[in-house]
Amino acid sequence: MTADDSVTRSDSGRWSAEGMALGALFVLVGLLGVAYGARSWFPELASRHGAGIDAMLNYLLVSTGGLFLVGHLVLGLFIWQGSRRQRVSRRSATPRAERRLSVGLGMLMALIAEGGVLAIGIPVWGEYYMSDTPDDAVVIEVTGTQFMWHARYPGPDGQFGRLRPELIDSASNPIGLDADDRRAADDVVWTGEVYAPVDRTILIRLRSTDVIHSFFVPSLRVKQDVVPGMTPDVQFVATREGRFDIACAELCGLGHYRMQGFFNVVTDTEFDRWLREQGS
Ligand SMILES: [Cu+2]
Repeated sequence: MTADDSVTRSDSGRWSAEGMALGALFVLVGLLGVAYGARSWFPELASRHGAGIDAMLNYLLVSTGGLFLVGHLVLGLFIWQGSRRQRVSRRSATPRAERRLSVGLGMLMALIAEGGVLAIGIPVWGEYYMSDTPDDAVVIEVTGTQFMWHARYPGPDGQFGRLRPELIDSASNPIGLDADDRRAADDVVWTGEVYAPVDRTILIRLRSTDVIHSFFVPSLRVKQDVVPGMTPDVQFVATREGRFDIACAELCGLGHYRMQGFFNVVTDTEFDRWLREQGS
């Protein structure tokens, strides 16, 4: 059998072994690609709202993966059908029908992928940014500086002391705490580590003293840009004790790669003890 024979056989309208094998290979690669992407690659979840974020990302992966597969199957079918013709002698659709189909299918795909993301994501957004703060919430101010995270707790008076940028000294006063303010006397400032209790609402108020940073704790599914001059709040409940990485997810300078910290989730008792020890 020569190469010409297989071409002739294709022209006769029957599926060639090569064509079927190639088609099966494409489908297999697509399916394996989606299965590989769908495996669990997130760090183990440690927050309540994080389940919603995982569901949203999984939905996005499965829906766009499915659309990707369907698109390629249809494309393969059209190519296969076209290849069986001796020559293309006419358009299959009018330009108007082509336009309608393109726009319609594009909108349908966006609706499937983005609609689902919005349906799953908006309640998570609400819990994260807009829910009421319970009275027993722990409020922690986290300040990003090049290239370190600093956590501040208000101390027994429950009030944060005044900050003055002109007092910032990277070694002795990294966030510019004003010692003349009596509310500042009991504030606890801790560099590189955040301590917070498990199963209690944690409100993180973010600040930056220099450039844009992004507070990122992958295990807690928390990520928020920190822009100088703004103090965005994020609120969440940690559901598991542990020591989790804090990263900076915004390229913030030459030392960006080493802007690492740790977010320690501990029991209520341990947290109170730790805070008392820092204050004494
Ligand atoms: Cu940074």
